[in-house]
Amino acid sequence: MSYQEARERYAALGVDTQAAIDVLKKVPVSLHCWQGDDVRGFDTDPNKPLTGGIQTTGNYPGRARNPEELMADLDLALRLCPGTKKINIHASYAIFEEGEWADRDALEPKHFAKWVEFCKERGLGADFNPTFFSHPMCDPLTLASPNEETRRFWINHGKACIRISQYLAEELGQPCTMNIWTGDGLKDVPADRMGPRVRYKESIDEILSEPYDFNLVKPCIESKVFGIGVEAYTVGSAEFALSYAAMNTDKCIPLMDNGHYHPTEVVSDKIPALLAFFPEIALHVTRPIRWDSDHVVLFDDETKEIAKEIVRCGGLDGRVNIALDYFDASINRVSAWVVGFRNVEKALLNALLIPAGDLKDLQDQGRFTELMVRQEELKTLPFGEVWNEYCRQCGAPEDGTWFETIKNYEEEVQEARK
Ligand code: RNT
Ligand code: ZN
Repeated sequence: MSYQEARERYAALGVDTQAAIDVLKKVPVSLHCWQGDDVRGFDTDPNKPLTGGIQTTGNYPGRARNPEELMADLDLALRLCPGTKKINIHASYAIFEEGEWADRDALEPKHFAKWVEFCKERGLGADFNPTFFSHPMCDPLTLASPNEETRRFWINHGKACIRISQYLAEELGQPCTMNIWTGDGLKDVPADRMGPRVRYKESIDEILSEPYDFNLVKPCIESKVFGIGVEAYTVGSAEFALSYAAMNTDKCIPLMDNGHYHPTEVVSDKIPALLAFFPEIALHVTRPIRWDSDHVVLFDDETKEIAKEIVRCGGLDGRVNIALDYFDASINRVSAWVVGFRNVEKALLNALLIPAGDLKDLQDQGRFTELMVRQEELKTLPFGEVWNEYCRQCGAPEDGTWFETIKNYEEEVQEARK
């Protein structure tokens, strides 16, 4: 089947494939830098353990070991992905001059100047994250610590990150989503569940007292259900994070990571619930297998469902900030980036090709038999042809044509990293 024929099949259902392609071309999706080096960063010993309840598993050869390698890998990933991209940077990816170093509480915009240069040269926006993990000042708590010196250090880190986010947004002329996530929690049954939460709340209050333009910097609070080693209690639980965002709509927005809920809960269902109240929300798109395992995003049912909700709730008009968040060290890391990013784009295109108005009418008219038939029949439409057309129009490779590039890069560049 040709694209022309596919287009006619969709047109028969009242769907304009070119209009869908045109909308998707402009939707920013944020690619996380941390898939390239297993969340190690550049500001501390790269061989220290990853803390905060998260874990990368696998030891596939060829991970990026410095800014040059990470940027080269990112470049290849970006080239193989269609659409509008942002880069999502963690504070631990600060780039210092020779002989220079600053601890997390003393990070400055200049430590991200090389990232700004990288983004400017490629016309990318940037998002940012304070790094409240994998650092000697985790005791192991950070913003919720009972130790005032620890808590102060991490508050200062958060404030530094607000200033860096403002800098990134101003330099790149695009809003910067700044996500606050800590792995603060306890392995076993707490004696005090409220104290750490009150301290966490006060810490975020202090961080957000740092001046910033809320049109440019979008601080987010990311919730979580549990992490490895912190199974019994998470300070930044769903209720905590959502309540914080709900009480501070002039300062921050909620962030949902679809790896951070109980297994029968789905973020797709939570998107319209939040959009009924919040003008703007943010997402970390990932793939949990039984737990927050951060597997590469696939073109699977829940990813499609998340995209459908983003599209039909008007999320593409700037109300939903979309970012990827996973880290797989068991396969080629550049390929992991590309597969996940392309799948988010695929899911969004798939959602844009649904005759949403007609289906909604069927639901509102109580015609559920027909609704089921129509929804099921959409699944066998020639979506792949429209996807490949989208890739062509974006100057990105079609399915079936890019893996050789990864293989060659692995052989020529990544295998030499020993
Ligand atoms: C961890 C959170 C958090 C991190 C990144 C690296 O469970 O999802 O978003 O993955 O900040
Ligand atoms: Zn996340």
